[in-house]
Amino acid sequence: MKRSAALLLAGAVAAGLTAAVLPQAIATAAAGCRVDYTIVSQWQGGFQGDVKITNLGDPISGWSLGFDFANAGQRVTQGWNATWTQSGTRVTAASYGWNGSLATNAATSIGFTGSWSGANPVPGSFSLNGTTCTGTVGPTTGAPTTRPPTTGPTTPPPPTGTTPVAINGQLRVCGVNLCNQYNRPIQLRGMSTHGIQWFGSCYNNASLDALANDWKADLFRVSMYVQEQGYETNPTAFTNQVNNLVDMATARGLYVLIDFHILTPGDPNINLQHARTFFANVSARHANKNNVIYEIANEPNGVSWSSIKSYAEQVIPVIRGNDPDGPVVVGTRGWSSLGVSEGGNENEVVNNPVNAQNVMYAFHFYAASHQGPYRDAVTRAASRIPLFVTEFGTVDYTGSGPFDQASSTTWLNLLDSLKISYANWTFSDHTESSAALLPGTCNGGNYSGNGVLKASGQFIRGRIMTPDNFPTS
Ligand code: IDC
Repeated sequence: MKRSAALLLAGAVAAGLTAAVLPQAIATAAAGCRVDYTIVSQWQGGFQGDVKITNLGDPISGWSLGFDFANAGQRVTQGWNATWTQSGTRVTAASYGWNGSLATNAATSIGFTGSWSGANPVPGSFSLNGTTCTGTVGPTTGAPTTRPPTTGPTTPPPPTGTTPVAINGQLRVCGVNLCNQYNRPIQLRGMSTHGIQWFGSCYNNASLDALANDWKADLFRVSMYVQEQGYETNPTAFTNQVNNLVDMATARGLYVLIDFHILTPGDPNINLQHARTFFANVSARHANKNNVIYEIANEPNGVSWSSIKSYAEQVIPVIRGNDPDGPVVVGTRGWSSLGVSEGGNENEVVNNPVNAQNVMYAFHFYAASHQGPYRDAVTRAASRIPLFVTEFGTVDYTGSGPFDQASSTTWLNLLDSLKISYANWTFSDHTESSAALLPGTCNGGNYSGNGVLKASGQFIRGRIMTPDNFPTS
C-alpha cells in the first residue's frame, strides 16, 4: 500500500475504531499463544504489518489480540481479517465470526497498514484473550524502506550437554507455561534451602553435587530471609552468600531461584528499598547467566493484591535494567496462596496482572494443611496465569507434623499434569519433619542416597529423580 492511500483511509477508519465491539463469544481464555509479527514493508510515514496468531492452548471460539506500539505516534489506519481498535499505544484486534474458532495449535493471519512517526514501529506485550503470548517481531529497524517479509525464527541447535540448563537454556514465560529455548513448556523440580542465615553449612560442594547428580534435581532455591537475622542485619554479607550459591548451582547446570524471603512483616513494601538494592546487585552480577529466576517476595500476607502488584512493578524494572530476560516470580496474597488463605481467590490476579512481561505467580502449599479448595484454585488458575510453586511442604504449615504422603502425592500429580515447576521446603538437616536430611547430616560429607534422608526426603527424592524428558525440538 502506498503512503497516500494509507492516509486517505486513516480518517474513515478512525470513526470505525471508536464504534468497534468485541466478538460475542470469547468462550475461553487461551492457555498459551504465539504471535509472529512481520513488517512486510515500511516507507516514510507508513508501514504494513502482518500478524500470525497461533493458539497453543485449549480450543477457543473467539479471540481478542492485544499489543502495544512503542509510542502513540504509531497508528493502525486500515486493518483486515479482524476488527481493529486502538487506544493510546494499545491496539486490539478482535476476531470475526468466520475466523474466531482456533483449535489447539491452529493459526490465523491478520494484517493492517499503519502510520508512524518518531520511532520505528516496534510492537510488544502481545496477549490473546488476556494471556501473554510468545513470538517474534521482525524486521523493525533501519531507514524507512521497503523490506521483504521475514522468515520464521531460527531454531536453536540440539543441546550438547546433559544438565537441565544445558538442555533447556534461557527460559521464558510462554502463555501460562515456562518454556525452554525450543519454545516448549517444561517443568522444573527441585529443592529449597532453609534460611541461609541458619543452615548455610548445608550448602557446599558435596551437597550441591548430591542434589544435581544423586537427586537429579533441576532447580535450587536460595532462601534469603530479610528479617529473622537475615539480609537486613548485613546486606553485603548476605548478597555475597547468595551470589556464591548461585555460582555453585550454575557450575552444576541447575536453575536457581533467588528467593527474597519476606515473611514477617507481610507487606513487601516495607522491605522495598532493601529489595531494590538487593535485586540491583544480584541481577547485575548474574545478568549474563541463563539459569537465574528472580523470586521477589516469598509470602506476602495481611496486604492487598494491589499493594503487592505495586511493589512488583517497582522491583521488576530494577531487575530488567540489568537482566532483561530473566523470568520473575511474584508472591501472591495470603502467604502465596493466590489469596485463598485470606478468603480470596485467583481472580484478583487474573483480572489485575502485574504490568510486566516474563512474569509468573507464586503458589505455596503445605500438603497436610492445604487441600481441596487450594487444589481447586490452582486447577482454575493454571489455565489463566503462569504459576510456579516456589515452595511447598509435605507436612503442615508450621513445617512440622506428620509427613502426609497421600496429600503430597495428589498435589505433585496435579503439578506434574499441569507442568507447574516446584521447589520443596527444605534441603536441610533441621529437626522438623519438612527438612529432607536427617539431623546432623550437614556436619558430615555425605548427602547422597536414602540413608541420610527422613521420610519426606526419601519421598521427594524419589519424585524428583524420575526422568525429565525435556523436549528439544
Ligand atoms: C519456617 C521454618 C522454621 C523456621 C520458621 C521461621 O520451617 O524452621 O523457624 O520458618 O520463620 C512458610 C515460610 C517458611 C516457613 C515454612 C514453615 O515461607 O519460611 O519456614 N512456611 O512454617 N510458609 C508456609 C510455611
